[in-house]
Amino acid sequence: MSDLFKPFTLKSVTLRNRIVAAPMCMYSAADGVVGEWHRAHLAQLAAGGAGLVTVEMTAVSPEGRITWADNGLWNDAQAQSLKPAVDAIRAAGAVPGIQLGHAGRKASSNRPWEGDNQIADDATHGWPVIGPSALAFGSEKVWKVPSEMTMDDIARVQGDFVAAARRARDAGFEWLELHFAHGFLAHSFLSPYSNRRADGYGGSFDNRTRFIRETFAAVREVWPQNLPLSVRLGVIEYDDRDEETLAESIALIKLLKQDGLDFVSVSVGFSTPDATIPWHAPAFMAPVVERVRHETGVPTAIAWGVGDPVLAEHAVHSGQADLVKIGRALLANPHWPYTAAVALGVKAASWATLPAPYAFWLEHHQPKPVDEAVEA
Ligand code: 8CM
Repeated sequence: MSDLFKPFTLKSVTLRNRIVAAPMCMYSAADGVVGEWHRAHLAQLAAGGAGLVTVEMTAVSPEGRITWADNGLWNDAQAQSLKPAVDAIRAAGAVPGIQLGHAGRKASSNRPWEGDNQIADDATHGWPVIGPSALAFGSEKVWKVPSEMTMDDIARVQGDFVAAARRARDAGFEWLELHFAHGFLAHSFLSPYSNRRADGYGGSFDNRTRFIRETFAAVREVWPQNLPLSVRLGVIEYDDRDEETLAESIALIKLLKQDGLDFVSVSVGFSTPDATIPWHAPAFMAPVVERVRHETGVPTAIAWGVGDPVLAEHAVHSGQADLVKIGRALLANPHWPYTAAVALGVKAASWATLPAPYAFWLEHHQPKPVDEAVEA
């Protein structure tokens, strides 16, 4: 019996299995509005059998986009444009989720396949970036220096998160994830690499977590109590302060739990270009994810390097994680859940993973091997 293919219930939502189609940026929206590309892409991931299909990091405001072509949810036209994707995901038996974020000092970037560089404020597709402090991510020759956010900026962005969450709710999403990782805005308040403020939003643990705690609590007010609210949190940088960062992250998750946090998608900080991230090691975050799950009692997702079905199964079976986020392996093969089920020896793998019109043909009308065909 496979644990990867057991259903998972959180609040009033039940996923048919533990596989999450990770939010993967397509950088293919026009003024934040999505179209046929996204509908087809997300429908394909859902038809492939994932339990939860998450729309990529979607910006809560124009200046919060990573690139000029990011999805947005700062207006109603953008919300309307996501509805066909929501319907397509649900029609294929998956639960529609969405990730909301603000890229902070990492915004105003080029699309990765067009250079990945940050674009100058006055150039086409560029704009000024904001952050907790006027500190660039890396060398100022390459990375832009954000302007330090005022109290008004902070309140405005928090309001943007709330407004976007309302739109996500009204568009029919059933799982909301707030992007508090990867050195983007919320996470940059938490990390001493990016936050040197001397006011109530910087310095102590209480102050550096304030932006995240306030934003989370404000979103929880408008996101339905019966639906999961999750955060993607960068809990470790892979630098020389890992124990401290991890301990702070765990303390923060415990605080968020008191405010209604349902789930944590565990990730890396990406707050400094000088980190030594062990990319070569399969499922390298497993010990970290397991620790977060056990010390906080909050269900977790593991990501990064878990595209091997045996590793994915192990993560769930051994109690490291409740869900497994699959990214690139799903781009390579949207039917990864089906092929993983076959590889893990799941009985009637197609019925266990695919919509009936696919499962029927795969299970009952396979061409017979030549020997059998001759005998028959
Ligand atoms: C893109 C958008 C948002 C993210 C991302 C990326 C790309 C790589 C990554 O995270 O690790 O959180």
